[in-house]
Amino acid sequence: YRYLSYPEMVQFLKELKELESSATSANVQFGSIGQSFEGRDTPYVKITSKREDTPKGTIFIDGGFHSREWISPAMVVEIIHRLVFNTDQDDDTRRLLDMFDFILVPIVNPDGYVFTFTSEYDARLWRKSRTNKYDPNNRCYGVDLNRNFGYMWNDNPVFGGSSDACNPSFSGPHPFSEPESQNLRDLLLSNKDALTGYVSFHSYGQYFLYPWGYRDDVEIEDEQDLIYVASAFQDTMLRKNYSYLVGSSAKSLYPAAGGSSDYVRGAIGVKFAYTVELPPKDVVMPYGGFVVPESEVEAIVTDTWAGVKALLLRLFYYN
Ligand code: 0X9
Ligand code: ZN
Repeated sequence: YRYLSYPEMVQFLKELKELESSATSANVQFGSIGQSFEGRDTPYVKITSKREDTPKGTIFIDGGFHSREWISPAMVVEIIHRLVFNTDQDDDTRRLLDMFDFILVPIVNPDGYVFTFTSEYDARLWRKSRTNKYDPNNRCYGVDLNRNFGYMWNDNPVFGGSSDACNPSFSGPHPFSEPESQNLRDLLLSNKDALTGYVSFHSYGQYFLYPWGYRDDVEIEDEQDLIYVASAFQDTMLRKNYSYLVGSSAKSLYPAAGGSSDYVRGAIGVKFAYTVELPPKDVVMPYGGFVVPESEVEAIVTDTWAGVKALLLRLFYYN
């Protein structure tokens, strides 16, 4: 396995579109949801079944909010690949494609992702976007896109978000101040009525999180349903020796407002909205958990795909 750069990722998606006609049971639509601050397109893919064209719920999957979490775009690309090319060999994949339509956005934050591939000092561990208009001294870049969504934005600024443009979790001057979060919001909104599930991939720590993230003293309705569906993922992953913690974002990890899954649940009204922290579970030296060696990626994304399939099958039957 090799991590794809941003241009390689765009190329992969274009080729996917061209290969679509041959021998798969998937229809592929490919486009851009808009441009980033530095003017890069943000590709998305819509995958539907060629065999079953009855109306279905849509599963929305994204990744690459935080630049350094390379395993996240890799995971979304794996899912795209499996949905398009594995339907003929794998019964579960084919069933999934007959149950749901899929919208996938592998890199929500193209500028940040590109920056992590440069040789600038500390670039590999960059988290935010690359906007450079909020620091009066013009030295600090970027907004934490997972603090910039407009549900209870900055409701709990003490924990997890910051109004300082130099902070790694800077939430922006106002909700949806950034083109990247606007682009994703608009794609979500234009599919509002069809959305059945939302999964946003991050790393790391092996958490499978549901709302709320903005405070740890508010309960979510239907918590048992969210847990039951998530446990299909958890059980499958445990059988493959990855132990995941299932819980609310704020209580299990930390409170932080402006995250995408809070918005999808709270503002769009999608009941099953999750944020997943992929492996590793613990800090790995010397770079922390964000730098997963290429030699480990294939096993992780293959195993995780099994968990995602179990999750979505349960979601379908349970919903
Ligand atoms: O802080 C985040 O945005 C996510 N963790 S990460 O290490 N990938 O940056 C967690 C988002 C889940 N939401 C909350 N904890 N509120
Ligand atoms: Zn993240």
